[in-house]
Amino acid sequence: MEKWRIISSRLLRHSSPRMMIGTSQNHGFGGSIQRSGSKDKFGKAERYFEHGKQNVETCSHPLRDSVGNLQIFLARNLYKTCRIHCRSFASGAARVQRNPSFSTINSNDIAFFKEVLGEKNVIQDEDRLLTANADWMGKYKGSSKLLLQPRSTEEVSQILKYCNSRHLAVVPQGGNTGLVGGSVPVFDEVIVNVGSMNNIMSFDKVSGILVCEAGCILENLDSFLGNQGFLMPLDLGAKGSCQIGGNISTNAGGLHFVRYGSLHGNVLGLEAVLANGTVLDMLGTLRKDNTGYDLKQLFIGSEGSLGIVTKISILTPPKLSSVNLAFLACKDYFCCQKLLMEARRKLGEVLSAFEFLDNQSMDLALTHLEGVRNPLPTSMYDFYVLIETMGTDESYNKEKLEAFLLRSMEGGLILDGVVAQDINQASSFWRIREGVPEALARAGAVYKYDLSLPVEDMYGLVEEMRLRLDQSAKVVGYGHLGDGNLHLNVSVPDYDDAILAQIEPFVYEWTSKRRGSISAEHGIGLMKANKIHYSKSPETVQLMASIKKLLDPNGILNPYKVLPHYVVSQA
Ligand code: FAD
Ligand code: 2HG
Ligand code: ZN
Repeated sequence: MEKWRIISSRLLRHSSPRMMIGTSQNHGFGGSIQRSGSKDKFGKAERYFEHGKQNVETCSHPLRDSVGNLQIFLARNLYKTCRIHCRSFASGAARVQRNPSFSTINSNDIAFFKEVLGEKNVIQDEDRLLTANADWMGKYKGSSKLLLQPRSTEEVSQILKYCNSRHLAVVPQGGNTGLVGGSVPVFDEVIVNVGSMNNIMSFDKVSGILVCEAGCILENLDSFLGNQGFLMPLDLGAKGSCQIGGNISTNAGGLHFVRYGSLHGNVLGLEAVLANGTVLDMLGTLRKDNTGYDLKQLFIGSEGSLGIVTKISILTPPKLSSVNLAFLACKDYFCCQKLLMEARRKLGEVLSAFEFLDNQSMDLALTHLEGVRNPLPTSMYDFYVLIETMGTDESYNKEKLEAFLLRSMEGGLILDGVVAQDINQASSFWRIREGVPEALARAGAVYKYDLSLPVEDMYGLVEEMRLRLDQSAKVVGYGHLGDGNLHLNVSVPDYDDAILAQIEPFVYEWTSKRRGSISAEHGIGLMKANKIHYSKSPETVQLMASIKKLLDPNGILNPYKVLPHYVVSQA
């Protein structure tokens, strides 16, 4: 192990067995959550208001603890319904009315689905529906009476064709780990989950191209590839639950974006089913293909609003034998920024992750996550940074990181730090960073903002928000610094309209003023459907609505999400 400590502003090296993390990329993060519909049990979770009357129920949401056991925690979130056909979530964050042109499910519909899918894939069981109707945060909840589990593209096609002809609204759902209310019904939409479509169809070891069905769990794909000497180009805290179809539909970013880039680049092809049942075969496996418009890109990040993704082809990088992870403390945000600049320059091609969390995020992780210990226990610092490197040559990679850390210590950019000595230690470091969303969920209700901003401005928003909210909320900032992606989270005991009014539209205006994005990687979902104009021009939003209208004229696919309701209805 290489352990770095600062003593009189000098970086000292302690005992030195190897600091290699090991070849396995499977961090085995305790924070990963179970796939919805498998082991999950979803208790009753939230306060429920109807006609202003308050029924208080307790709700539990399942998570895995650090040793992989299912844990239950109370999600103290609330949502309201103000009339039967009008719903608002988590203290008025999004008020929506049910589209009256949609039909409601009847017994003939159920009979049709049973004939196509078989009895056991047409789910009407209340417990299963309770889970599928609620999102990971316990913030959004629908009242769907039906969950369909197709096993093939043909079955997806038959479902959509039928729903389209009957004007039945549909919400595509993957692992249900989305953070913007996109994966759950708003009202009584039919939930379609392709989780049973989880076959790996082919893997080409020469090119690294994987072709699989959309219901494959991200972590399972990564384990499969690990055995072949490859890895998935994306990695995120929810990988034990999220499906690759969901990842593509949200254009998920995650921890290795800084190294491997966007799914817009890595996804080579996909198959999608349109609202009318048409199967679009765009499942190419070519690195280069300039024949006309690249239509698959429309489905990457469109959050199930244009079609259901059923198969994908993705370019995977080789798994490199030397992986190192450093957990570092910095004096202030300026040092984090400077460290990033230096890391880019000095670590160059071996840099594979650059993440940061502030003191308050760290405090939440240490307080709310079981078994988590501070790797730098001598004092609390204002900022923490995780730097991961991956390379082919172990000693070169190690020396490069060591030299970089030493220089950064001497230059005052790092106050203290430790390099993981083995995969378990690396997992424990990652657990802290990846566990922040879980810690926040355990702490109470949370307002989440996922912003792309110029790196130098980014933390200013957290500081301004703290001043605005004073003692009424805990404001934390963390995220993918290497990608200019801030996760601003406001933690409160309960959702509160007065606090929300302090946060919004301020947070969107602040971002818009700097030409930032109000959704860096989580999507728009229900949460921000009416906010898209803060990041996109009216002409662009209008064109999006026209595309939606063309592909889904009846608007049955994931209604109320992604685009503003008034634009969609006028397109
Ligand atoms: P769901 O949540 O089920 O659905 C998400 C959206 O995609 C919905 O709009 C849904 O309708 C649509 N959809 C799902 N499957 C399909 C399909 N087959 N066809 C068409 N549409 C579909 N996100 C990041 O980008 N980076 C992170 O680092 C990250 N970390 C996270 C950590 C935690 C602890 C949690 C809970 C979430 C995190 N997320 C992160 C958010 C979330 O995990 C991602 O958005 C993920 O890609 C969602 O995948 P899913 O299978 O759970 O999709
Ligand atoms: C992460 O990077 C996820 O941990 C979740 O994208 C961020 O909870 C959040 O705000
Ligand atoms: Zn993130």
